[in-house]
Amino acid sequence: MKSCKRFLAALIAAAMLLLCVPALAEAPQVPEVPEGYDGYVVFGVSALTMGWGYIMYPELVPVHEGETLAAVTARVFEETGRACSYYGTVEEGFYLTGVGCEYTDPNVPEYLMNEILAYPDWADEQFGYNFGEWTGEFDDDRSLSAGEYCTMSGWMFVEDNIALSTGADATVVNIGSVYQWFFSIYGWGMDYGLSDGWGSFPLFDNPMEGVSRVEADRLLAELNADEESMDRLGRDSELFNNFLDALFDVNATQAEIDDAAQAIRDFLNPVIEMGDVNLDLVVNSEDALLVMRYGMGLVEDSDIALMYADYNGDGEIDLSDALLILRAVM
Ligand SMILES: [Ca+2]
Ligand SMILES: [Ca+2]
Ligand SMILES: [Ca+2]
Repeated sequence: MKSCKRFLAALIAAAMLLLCVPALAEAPQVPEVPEGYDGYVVFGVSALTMGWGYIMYPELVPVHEGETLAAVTARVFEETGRACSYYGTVEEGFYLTGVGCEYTDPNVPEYLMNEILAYPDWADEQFGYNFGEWTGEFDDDRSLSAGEYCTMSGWMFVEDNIALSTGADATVVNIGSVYQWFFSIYGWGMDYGLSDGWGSFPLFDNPMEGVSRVEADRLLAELNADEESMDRLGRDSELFNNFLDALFDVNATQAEIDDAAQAIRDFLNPVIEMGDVNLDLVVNSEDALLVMRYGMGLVEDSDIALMYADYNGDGEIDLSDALLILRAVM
């Protein structure tokens, strides 16, 4: 009975140690999947090629096993109160036509606008017809819709930065994947660097080609779901703003996007040095004192990060560790 109690006490102490050491858990933390769902996907909407960044930041959306992207899309828009229009039904013929959007002033990157403006002449000369042109026309109805600004514009989606051949109603979502709807204004996804234009459009140097925002989208969704990490990072912080700048910049390289994301992960998950038993990211006399007090039995297991306490690595936490820490900092 007694040993059972002791075991229980040790177990509780271990559990408390875990609770008391938040810096050890990988941040941002993915929240538990809500009851009745099977997992998360990341879901977002971008209008990068219009120069408007993301019109819906990537979010963690709980999904059911076997749910289609059409179903998820309709559900997300309904739940978030964002306008959304589509042809067909969620079950059949789903075709997204419009998404709530406050922007109306196009800021299309110059390289892309040059391509769009030159396209009709190029295609007319090549084939005697063309698939569309820039008109700049739109309905001021707080929705970004197919056919606006450019006669070939429309909504498309990517799964983990890959354009699928299935429609959204036939695409069963993969738990953990990143889905991004985007507004294409040229070459049916060619502006996103996703296709070669099937020979119907001239090739051009597209800075978005070969650049994936999947991991950055995931990070942004996780940050949005983890208030504590977001608070630590700060919405006005340079790190966060650099990250958004890279994500929304069509000219950003993969390295620029990845580095900006990694800087945030590094900030949220600092490397804890051996001896830093109070986890304040410096090893100093306070840590030595804490180890000393622990060695004297004056400190509870839950009040010290034990895995950083055995400074000499001999398997014991005692005064010699405290002295070594003290010597190292002096
Ligand atoms: Ca509109
Ligand atoms: Ca410390
Ligand atoms: Ca030791």
